Amino acid sequence: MNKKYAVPPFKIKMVEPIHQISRKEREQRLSDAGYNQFALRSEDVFIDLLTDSGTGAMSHFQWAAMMIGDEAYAGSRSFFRLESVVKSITGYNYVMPVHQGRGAEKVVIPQFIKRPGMIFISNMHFDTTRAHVELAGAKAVDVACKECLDTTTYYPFKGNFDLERLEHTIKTVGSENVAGIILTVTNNAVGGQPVSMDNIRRTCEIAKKYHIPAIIDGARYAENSYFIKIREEGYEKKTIHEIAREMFDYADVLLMSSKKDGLVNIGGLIAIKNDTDLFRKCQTYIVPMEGFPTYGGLAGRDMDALAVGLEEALEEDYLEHRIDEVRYLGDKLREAGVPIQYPTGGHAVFVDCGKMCPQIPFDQFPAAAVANELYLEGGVRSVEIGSLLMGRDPETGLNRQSDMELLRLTIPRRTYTFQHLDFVAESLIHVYLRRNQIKGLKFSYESPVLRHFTSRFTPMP
Ligand code: P61
Repeated sequence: MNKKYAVPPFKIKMVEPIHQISRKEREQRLSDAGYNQFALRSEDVFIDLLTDSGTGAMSHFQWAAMMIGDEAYAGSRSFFRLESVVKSITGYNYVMPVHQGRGAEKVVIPQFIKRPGMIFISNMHFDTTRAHVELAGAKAVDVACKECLDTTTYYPFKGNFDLERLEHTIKTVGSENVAGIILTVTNNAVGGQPVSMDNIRRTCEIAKKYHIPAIIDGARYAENSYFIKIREEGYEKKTIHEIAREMFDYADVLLMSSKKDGLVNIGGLIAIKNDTDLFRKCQTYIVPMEGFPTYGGLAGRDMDALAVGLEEALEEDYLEHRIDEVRYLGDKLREAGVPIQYPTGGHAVFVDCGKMCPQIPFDQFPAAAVANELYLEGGVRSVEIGSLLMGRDPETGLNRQSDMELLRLTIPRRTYTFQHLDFVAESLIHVYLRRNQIKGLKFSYESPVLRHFTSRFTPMP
């Protein structure tokens, strides 16, 4: 048998029917939604590739674990099961659950800010991280490697830090003004692209040299670890556990949206290696923000599902199929000439809409316009990762121009089959064939924070 793409290492035990509404209905629904994919009702979506966050399928082991959830307010057995799994994966001493990734950001990020005017440096802040940095009064600076901007050329680790720019930025602002270095693995905004172990190690060495905390934003750390195994010399024989552990050994803190590589519908984590003072501060802060430190906004059953999901996400056959699904969709699109971020990353195929629709200016949001066309074409929902998501500069109030205008086709874990992906590819290829006629969008309402969620648009005439 041709095993060009890995066969799913699971079978389907429960199904959720999906249904495609007519083109005429889709036109109406999109107009009702103010041409914003986030405002669509999921029942009006046929294949939902908006996000891989909390949208995957749980295993029967996870569902079984939920039945033994301990709902005690304090000191729940579920917490101790989760804590023990997180400690065994990370080697860190302190673990706190939170309701999702941004809960971790909200609790931890302000603890690093000692005075006004401090900055965080990242390979690329994802938008909630950037929002929490800015809400806490600091500035977010991105130093992604330049290879990620060239979507057509193969480079194995497009998620990497540009180490020269990292060190140059620290020297320019003064190390005492750098609140933290945030390693986003995989690097979501540039295409779910992995960061190499070599780059992680060097980044953390720089952090140590200047006494700056190294914080892993590990929403997709398992996918990143798998890429290290298959693409980085010296790691092919290591287990995913060993690779992940090495990565955590270099850093000081883990913030995680567990809705991705925790394989759960809701949940997040804070883990701290050995900074007791930081742990105490977070412990104090988490109570009014998220909940008592042994539940942090989660039900006991959620913590049990997460304890099992974290282990499953490190299984190699699961990861092989996961990464292959994304590659499969990417290959189909590339064969038809659709410009995508190449090679494909861990959780999504990113279509380069700046290349696809050069007629649309950045502040008319080319990728959001293509997302709307794709919905009209097949009822497929996707998401813009570009200048709309970047928002405005808090100092000047001007639209920030993203380096790339990407449309993300995000694949939920263990959810869709190769046939679903065929349908997505065919729909997008149809849109691609009429790309010259696609028009941009303008705001009819623009919301002030994380504007892509709730703004409304009208198509340009
Ligand atoms: C996503 F449209 N990501 O990619 P939370 N770090 C990283 C993330 O990818 C991430 C969070 C922290 C989402 C969900 C999402 O504007 C949007 O559990 C690398 O979502 O709080 C989330 O984790 C935050 C989609 C978030 C968006 C914000 O689809």
